[in-house]
Amino acid sequence: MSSDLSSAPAFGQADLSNCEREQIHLAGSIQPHGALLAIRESDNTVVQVSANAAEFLNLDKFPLGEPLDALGGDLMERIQPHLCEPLDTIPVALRCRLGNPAATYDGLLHRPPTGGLIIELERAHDSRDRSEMIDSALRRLLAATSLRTLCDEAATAVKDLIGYDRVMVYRFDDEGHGEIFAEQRERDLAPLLGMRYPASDIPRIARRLYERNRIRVLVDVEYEPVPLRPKVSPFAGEELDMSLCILRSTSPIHVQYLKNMGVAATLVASLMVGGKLWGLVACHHYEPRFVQYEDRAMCELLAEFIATRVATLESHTQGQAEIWVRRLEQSMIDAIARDGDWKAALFEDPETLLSSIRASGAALLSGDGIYSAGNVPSREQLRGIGEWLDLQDRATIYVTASLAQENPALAALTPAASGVIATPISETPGEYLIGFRPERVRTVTWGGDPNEPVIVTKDPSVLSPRRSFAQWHQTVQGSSDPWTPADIRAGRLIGSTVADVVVRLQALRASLAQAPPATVEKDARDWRLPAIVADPSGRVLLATEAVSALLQTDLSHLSTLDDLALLFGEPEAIRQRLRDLVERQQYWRGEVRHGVDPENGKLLVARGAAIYSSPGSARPRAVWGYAVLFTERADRNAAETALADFQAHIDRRRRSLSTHLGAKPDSAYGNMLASIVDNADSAAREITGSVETAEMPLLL
Ligand code: BLA
Repeated sequence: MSSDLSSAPAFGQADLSNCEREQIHLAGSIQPHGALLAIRESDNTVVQVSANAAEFLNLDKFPLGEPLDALGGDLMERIQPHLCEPLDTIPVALRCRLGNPAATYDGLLHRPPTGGLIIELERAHDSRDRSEMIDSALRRLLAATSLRTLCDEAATAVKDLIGYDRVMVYRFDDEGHGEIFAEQRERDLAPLLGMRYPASDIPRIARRLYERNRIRVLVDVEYEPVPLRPKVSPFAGEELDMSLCILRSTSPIHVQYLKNMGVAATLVASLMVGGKLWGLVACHHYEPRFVQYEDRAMCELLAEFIATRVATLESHTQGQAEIWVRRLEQSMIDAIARDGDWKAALFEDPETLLSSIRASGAALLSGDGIYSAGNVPSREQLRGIGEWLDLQDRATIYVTASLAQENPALAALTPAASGVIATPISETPGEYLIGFRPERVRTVTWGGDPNEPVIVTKDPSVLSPRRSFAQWHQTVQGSSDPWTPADIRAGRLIGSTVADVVVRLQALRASLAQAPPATVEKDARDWRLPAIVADPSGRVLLATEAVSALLQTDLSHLSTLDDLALLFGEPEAIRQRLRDLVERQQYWRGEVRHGVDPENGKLLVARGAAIYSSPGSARPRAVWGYAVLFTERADRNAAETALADFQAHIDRRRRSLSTHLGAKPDSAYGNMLASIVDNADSAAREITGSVETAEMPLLL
């Protein structure tokens, strides 16, 4: 597919070469079930308007060029209180009366980046009270302990709420392909559950838009778009940026796609997890269907709630892996203190080791031998993989589901080891911890041929999405089940634990134990390891340059390990752990925040361990001293990001809704929203809770 990168096609002008970049936010037209007004704020004049405005709003004349308060009704009065707000993320909802005779409208107010104030108006409808239904849906969503049940419940809840013929939870994989992961449909419809659709069905530009605009409605695929007058926005001399407009016309390519599918109307809400578009709740109706603002707002909130639950479940899995890895760390450390054999300790509980990354085999390649568990290639083949890994980018983790595709020379390993996840455990070539997965030949059912996403009609400039959505079976060979982000996180965690703790700590111990404390200082100060070394009484012997750089502090005056605690948040707790280290040789592994500001300080993992003199020394196995190592903790829990995003979003949404509800604060509808928000808040707290649970074993 050749394309000129400089020319993004205008809305509706996309062809086969550039449909990925169609400017869908510059639609220049709206769907006819509403009207749009663009206002110049300096004098409250209507400067751009949808061509249907006079008729739709019962106005005496076309409002272009008119002052807003000349339109009759109370619109000006209703928007006035919001003009001091930025209005640039979530449109504010309001209810107003307009026209002659006056009618009631639901309005949405926002400021697009191109300037001006946009008001979109739809006919108002009163919502039915469905608080009981919402409450029971929320209870079921909260009770779901697997992603599958959660998504099934989600589809049911949305279908109960807005009643489309088909409600699907559409989930994206790492490559952007999608799968219908859950579905509720009217009985006479053929199921789409389990069907996959290629990434090209939803262009990247659209996905980015859906991260900001969390709900879209297409009322009738047969609609006649209503143009904006004038076409070009008078503010910037550009087309109006309609990213946040609910009335925005849908891309004609997508409309054709839906027609080809036989669908008449859609509502789609974004599922944002950890700041990324994780999936969609996609609803199809086979007749035109309009959903009023309040119900859309509830759907959007419900989608937000579902996404938080997804994050909670995912972080729970991560939490479990973290707890296990920390136990593993402790047992490796104990093994080092006991007989030095941390490698055996790593493989002491092979089932948990394998299940933490969902692998069928694992191997440790190190200078002094190969250790393994489960189903792994031969020793010779393992060394071959090690050599191949040495040639790859030295990233913290190497992952493939198809080793043969990456390196045809290793094709013989396909049956047992198509999938490989590997982390270097030291800087020495050939030293890796590797997990394996067998080949899984499987049939993927696509909803249409993924190789032919578009059809070129007789006129080659006319593009049509494919017509056939008939099942298309693909046999996938030569690859394992893909490694999920959770598998990769667990793999990285185990790898870094082995590398940071065992190998580095072991190396540090080995080199220190050779020399009497007094001679250590000058050799070790410029080590690359961020470490602080103390003598048996806790007096600091040295702090390496690397630790000063990491903590951005001059540590030359640090005299005892006790003083170290003052550099971090919650110094009392840290001081206690350091005392336990010095008085009882108790290993310490904990997360610390560097700096006085506990919210924003740098998050580090600290590890403190006793060092024993070497077996051959004058006083074998006596305490030589202590070492405290620091490493940066880059990927805090993904759930924390989700939580922060969620709270920010809920906050803005709450504000937007409260203005709309202003006229009827005690309505059942208001209670219903409050119930969603409360439940969502507790779900959010649960996320942080699960992080704390993961830390528990350390604090005990
Ligand atoms: C948008 N395509 C979409 C959307 C979905 C799909 C869900 C988002 C619609 C929204 O949020 O409102 C695809 N819809 C599906 C799939 C199912 C479904 C897979 O119901 C399965 C049941 N589409 C194509 C091709 C192009 C294309 C080949 O198939 C062009 C290269 C374009 N799809 C396209 C565009 C949009 C889109 C431009 C954006 C529509 C818009 O928001 O205006």
